Amino acid sequence: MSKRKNPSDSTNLNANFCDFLMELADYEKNVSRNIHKYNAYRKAASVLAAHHKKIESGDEAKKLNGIGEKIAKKIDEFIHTGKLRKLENIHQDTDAQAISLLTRVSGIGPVKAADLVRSGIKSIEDLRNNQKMLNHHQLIGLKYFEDFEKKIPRSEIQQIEDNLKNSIANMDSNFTLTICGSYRRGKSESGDIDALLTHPSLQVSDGKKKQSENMLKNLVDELSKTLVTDVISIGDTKFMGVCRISNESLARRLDIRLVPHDQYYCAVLYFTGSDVFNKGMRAHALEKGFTLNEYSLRPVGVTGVPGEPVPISSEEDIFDYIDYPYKKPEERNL
Ligand code: 8DG
Ligand code: CA
Ligand code: CA
Repeated sequence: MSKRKNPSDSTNLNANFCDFLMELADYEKNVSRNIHKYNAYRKAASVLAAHHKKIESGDEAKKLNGIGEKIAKKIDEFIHTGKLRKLENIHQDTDAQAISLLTRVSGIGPVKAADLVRSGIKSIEDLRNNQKMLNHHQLIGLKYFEDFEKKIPRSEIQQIEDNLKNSIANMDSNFTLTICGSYRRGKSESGDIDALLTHPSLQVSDGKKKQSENMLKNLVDELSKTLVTDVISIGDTKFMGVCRISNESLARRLDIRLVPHDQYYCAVLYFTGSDVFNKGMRAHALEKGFTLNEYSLRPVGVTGVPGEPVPISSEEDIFDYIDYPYKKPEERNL
């Protein structure tokens, strides 16, 4: 996955608060490994980012859904002092800083980063001098560290999309490809490229999964002649790798998932995100007696056991089933 980004943008009146909340969120994820706090900070940042007015006090913030006592206090501290002691302390902690830095390398997660720091490896230069400690994915992450840190302009993703669609159509005109993620949500730049691919011959309900066996590998072989420069990993359903539109352009992270036709729209919805939007929608689905994930939407019976997936032929269908007002992808930037 690409590293999580800040939900602050030009229309965000509470961008200052969002910035420190997202920094705290990253600290909880990468250094403390406290996923609950990570989620709580991100939820708070997302609620503040969507709020129509600039927050003037912790008490005012606390009225918003997702902001409790502790975060309200931090907002007050920030309003009164212009900074946060907790963040100041984190900035002073060189090991915490090193862990955060190393997790920016694609393939290095919080556990590996902590391992490396314990072994005295604390910088990108240290990594370059100790490549034996890295696996294939991490080596690619290191090789393209500077490129992967840079956002991908929308126009470049459009070119990559055209290129992918042409290659795919040349192989089989029945493929459908959708680039999801922040690109589909209309963002002007993205961290990586999340492509979903399906084919009518792939249906879970028919047990025809076998047909996918070489589909993705053949496609990646074809793409490797032009667009794809490195393979991080490839299986029957998921490719992770690197692409480059021309010799002059930067290397970009590209993921392609091959999804059965009858699960396509749940996958498109899930991989369009944002993940905060997904969480809200899944919670709503549960209230309506459904369980929603990247594969399917299933009714949950009184015993709590999910039933058979309901048939779905568009994203709108999913919203309809759970009685959730339809949101266009551009409206899902929570
Ligand atoms: P970006 O790449 O521009 O930074 O943003 P993004 O496209 O929204 O984020 P992403 O990390 O590439 O994830 C793509 C979508 O996958 C995301 O919008 C929603 C979905 N998703 C979740 N949870 C998670 C998760 O934990 N990891 C990843 N990689 N994706 C997730 O709902
Ligand atoms: Ca991604
Ligand atoms: Ca993405």
